[in-house]
Amino acid sequence: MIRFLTAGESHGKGLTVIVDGMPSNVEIPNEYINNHLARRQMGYGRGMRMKIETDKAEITGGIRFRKTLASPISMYIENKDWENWTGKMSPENEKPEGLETISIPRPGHADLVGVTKYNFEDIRNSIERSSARETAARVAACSIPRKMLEDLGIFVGSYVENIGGIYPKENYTQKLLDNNIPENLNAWEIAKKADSSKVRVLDDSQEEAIVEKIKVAKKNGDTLGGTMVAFATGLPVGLGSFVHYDRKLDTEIAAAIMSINAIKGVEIGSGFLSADMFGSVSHDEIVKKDGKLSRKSNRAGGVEGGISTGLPIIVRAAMKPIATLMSPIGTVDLATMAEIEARRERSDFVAVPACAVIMESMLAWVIADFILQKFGGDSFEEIKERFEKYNTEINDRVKNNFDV
Ligand code: EPS
Repeated sequence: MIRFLTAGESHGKGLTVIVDGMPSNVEIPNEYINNHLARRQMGYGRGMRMKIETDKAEITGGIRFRKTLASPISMYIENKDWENWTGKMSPENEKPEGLETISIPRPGHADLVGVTKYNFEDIRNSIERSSARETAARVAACSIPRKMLEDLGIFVGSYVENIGGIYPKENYTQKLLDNNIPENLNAWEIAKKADSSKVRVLDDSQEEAIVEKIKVAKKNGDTLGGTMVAFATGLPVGLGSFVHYDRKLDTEIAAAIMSINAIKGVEIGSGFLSADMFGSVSHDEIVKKDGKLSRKSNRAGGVEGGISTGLPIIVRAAMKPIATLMSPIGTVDLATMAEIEARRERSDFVAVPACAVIMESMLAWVIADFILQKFGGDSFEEIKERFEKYNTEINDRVKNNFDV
């Protein structure tokens, strides 16, 4: 129902994004988009680039007086670093004489596969578009339907679970899966707490240990990865379907999260852990709560049979360590075919906190797409009316169908 397309290189002039398929009359304050862009830039362990950039989306089409027009929404994010790269990245000029050609690929980055596939004569051509700079455009794109979700009462948040193998004392993820979230730690509070942490974790002592470990990584010219959890609350029962593989809500969520740079694993609910459990422990008992159907736990992570259960969606993902190392590992120079150390390049040491924000964004995008499939209309008012009617009727409908 909705789609987006991004364009732009990491050190080019800027990033362009077009979002298509939004209904009219969704209120989109520019500050809302920029706030999420700023959240993506945060996190201890990022490199010098983030000191150069202050990402702001300039809306160039599709919104009038802060409301969507149902036309494609176009946005532009300037790369401030462009002024240092104009000669090296010019779209108009010939390649300047004497400009360095990169021939030493970094293991773990898209350098080697990129030049092989696209027949490039310079690894720079691979580096630029495979860079996670592109995720700035994604966050801007996803913030558009994300705002629509919030206006329907659907909220998306995230936290970092671990960096470099340092986990919190209390297992917050398990608490979410057990539906045993402390009163003072509802979804909003979790998200607020994560945002207030330097590395987006929920445990202060864990934060200190992680910062120390990042310092060690930096000192050693090394990098770290980690795991992140994104969640969504306020969903109705019935998004997605079991009728086809590509109609399943969890299929689309997994693919969207897996598409984020450096992600190597995605799981929904108890995920891989459920493979070790008895069925009696793994599944979520159906109970009656305030006269309505509910679940004792949420180990399914809000999806059964490819369909939302109405409980929070819980997605966990693993990010590998950043591939650019200041103390590099071995590679082969493609110009000489000699074995050599990989190229040193300015980069981040850790980008797990930023990645959690990107996860939220992609999760919001997928949920919004399913919301539009089920309740879609031309204007936000139409969608809201359908959404609210469905939510008030659905419980009684199930009960009435089985009335004898
Ligand atoms: C990245 C390398 C670094 C990161 C960049 C992703 O950039 P640079 O090569 O300019 O130092 O900072 O991320 C961003 C620019 C961003 O906005 O997130 C890479 O190689 O993927």
